[in-house]
Amino acid sequence: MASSTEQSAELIAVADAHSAHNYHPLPVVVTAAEGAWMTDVEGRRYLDMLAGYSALNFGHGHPRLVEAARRQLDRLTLTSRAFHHDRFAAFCTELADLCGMEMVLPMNTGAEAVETAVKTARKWGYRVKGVAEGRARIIVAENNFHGRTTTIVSFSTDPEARADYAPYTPGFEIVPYGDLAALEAALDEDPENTVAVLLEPIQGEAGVLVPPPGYLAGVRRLTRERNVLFIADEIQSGLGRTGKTFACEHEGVVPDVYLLGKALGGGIVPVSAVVSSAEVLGVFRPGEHGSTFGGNPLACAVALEVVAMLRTGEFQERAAELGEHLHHELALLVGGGAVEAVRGRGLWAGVDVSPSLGTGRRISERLMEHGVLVKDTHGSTLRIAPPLVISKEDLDWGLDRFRAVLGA
Ligand code: IF1
Repeated sequence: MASSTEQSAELIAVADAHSAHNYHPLPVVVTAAEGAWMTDVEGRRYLDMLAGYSALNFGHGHPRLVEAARRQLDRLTLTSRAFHHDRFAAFCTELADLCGMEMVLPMNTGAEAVETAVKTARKWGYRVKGVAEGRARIIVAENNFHGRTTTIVSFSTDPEARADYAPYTPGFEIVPYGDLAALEAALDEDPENTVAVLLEPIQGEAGVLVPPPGYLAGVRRLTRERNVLFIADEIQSGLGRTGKTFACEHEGVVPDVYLLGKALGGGIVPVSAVVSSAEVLGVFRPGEHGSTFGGNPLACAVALEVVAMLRTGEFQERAAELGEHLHHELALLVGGGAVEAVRGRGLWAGVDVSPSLGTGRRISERLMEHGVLVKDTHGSTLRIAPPLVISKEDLDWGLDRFRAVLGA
């Protein structure tokens, strides 16, 4: 029996030998978690400041979500969509109502919701807007991240995400993020055939980039004026992360289509959805789209509990209040030599660390040694997104370790 210290190394070595290396995880092997804390196989505890890239907004093992899943596990977990099941109607009406919309098309992963949105926009273009066959055009932003399918990486500007996946799916135009003039010019190149603008209200992978004030409202105006769908990818920014139910709310903007995922599944099951009006989602006829697990009873049961929890507003308030504290404390680090910039909103921040301190990966490893788990992105930006259930004491404990590692 390997000693406990070697257990992590042994498990990592076996995983390394028998799985594709499409990730380079930090050298920690988690075996249990509760709330904002994770425990590794050696019994060491870590404060989770990544929260599954916002899939764990409600923390690990939230009792309301585990109970909802457990009740459903004992009743019914899957029917396929060949039949109805008794959680589906409530899931669709409650989620549509939370979004102020009329209809839901349920899927599983975020990428599937994005792919479904691309198909929805194109079909709406041909059947409602009257776009010429095969000419549907969708505008996206530079430095976008919407998932990893072949079509989605076709409109990525990240060489790492799209290299060696050609031939790419056509029909996408790329404009600079945050630039309304560039968007207006792109829209006016072919307004008749443009069916949608697809944007993250805050760009996550790009480093938690908040657009200039007025940008989202401008996108809303420009798209409405041209009968073009505004599709907001709130898969990471939504469901409380920024201090409101949706990031678009910070600008008083309601898109034509919400894309939701990650936290919608409560950190328990993959649940995603396209949420919109009957005019838009009404374009589908039976057999034109689908998914084996989309809208399954277990997913619906958990997502219904997520919607009920979000209705209280308490998670949004926590993210707003603790987020203000987080950003205040992080801002104090800027200019001290270690931290070059901080961006974000609510309990979500991108911290640009000075390359002189080492790569983002190296800083993440040092934070791990101090008991804090975060993830670097592109070079030396750290992404901070703790569960919204984190206590102020634990957040301050984590910030102390940030100061220790970044200050040192
Ligand atoms: C990875 C980060 C990356 C997303 C937005 C759709 C999806 C995502 C705005 C697709 C997924 C995940 C994917 C994961 C790491 C994480 C991520 F930005 F959150 F940090 F990659 F950019 N729209 N984001 O953020 O959802 O299909 O993954 O359920 O691929 O490494 P998915």
